[in-house]
Amino acid sequence: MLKIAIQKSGRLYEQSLQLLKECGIELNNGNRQLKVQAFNFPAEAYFLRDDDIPQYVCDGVANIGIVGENVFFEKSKDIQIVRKLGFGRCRLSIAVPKSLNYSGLKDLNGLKIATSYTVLLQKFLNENNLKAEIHEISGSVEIAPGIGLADAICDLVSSGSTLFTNNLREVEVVLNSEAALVVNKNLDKENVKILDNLLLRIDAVKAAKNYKYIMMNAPDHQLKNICALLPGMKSPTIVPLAEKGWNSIQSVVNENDFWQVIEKLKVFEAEGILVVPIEKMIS
Ligand code: PRT
Ligand code: ZN
Repeated sequence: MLKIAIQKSGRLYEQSLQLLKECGIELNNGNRQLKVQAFNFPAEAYFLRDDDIPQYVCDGVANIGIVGENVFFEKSKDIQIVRKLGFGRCRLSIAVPKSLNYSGLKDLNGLKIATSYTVLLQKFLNENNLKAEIHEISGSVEIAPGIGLADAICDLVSSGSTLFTNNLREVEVVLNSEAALVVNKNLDKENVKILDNLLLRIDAVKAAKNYKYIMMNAPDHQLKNICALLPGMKSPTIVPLAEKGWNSIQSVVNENDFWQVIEKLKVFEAEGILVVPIEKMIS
């Protein structure tokens, strides 16, 4: 039985459950219990505060967990990240009052910086040979300069609107972060197998999000060009149409290259191009 630690409420809760759901693992946590067993996969979920997840995974109370990289690095427990999950994106940044004249890193020297991320901030200061005073606070870091508690802050930023409404300006990025799957280093054989199965599913879900299935008709003399453009998972499927000299081509295309590929397909005389989302993609 694989024990999975998930944030019990907060920014990672919904998307962690959604990811597991897309992996075919249903957890009905309607009553917000501490522990819920999946009914169609050998796993149970523990719902915990995100800050506690690295410790629980390290101690083996949970075997794996979903937590922000910011928390993983701040807690620096002896556990490992096996997958980045692509949600919960944010950055840990240093911000100063808009009125402060900031021209570069050296201006951080001598400042008092409020943060909940003392480990990561200290590491950043050391790496840049800076000397600043770290003032640890656990919540509402953004109000610290306004009430005279600190000169600057180091906190998580996503849209930037919290900084904006508090008259702060982001000046340095300490860490870019997203949700990650963390794993205890001493899993038993049975759990290694279950984890491998889970990773296969996660990879299939992630790959599917990055690719689209594409179908089109094209004349014989353009097949070579189109096959070179659309290598697919192995090679494209080509089926002759009833009309002589024409073919139906099916392949997959990466979301990032999508519009460039479409433009070229038009040049290569492709017609009736259909693009559909992929639900799972297993290589
Ligand atoms: O109760 P528990 O301890 O479990 O939750 P928590 O309150 O500590 O964490 P929570 O739910 O706020 O965040 C969980 C994780 O989500 C974090 O550890 C990050 O990995 C990730 N994440 C992504 C964020 C943000 N984006 C984010 N914007 N965590 C916090 N914020 C906060 C930030 O601290 C600041 O107060 O949102 C505000 C800034 O947001 P913007 O959009 O105004 O820039
Ligand atoms: Zn927390």
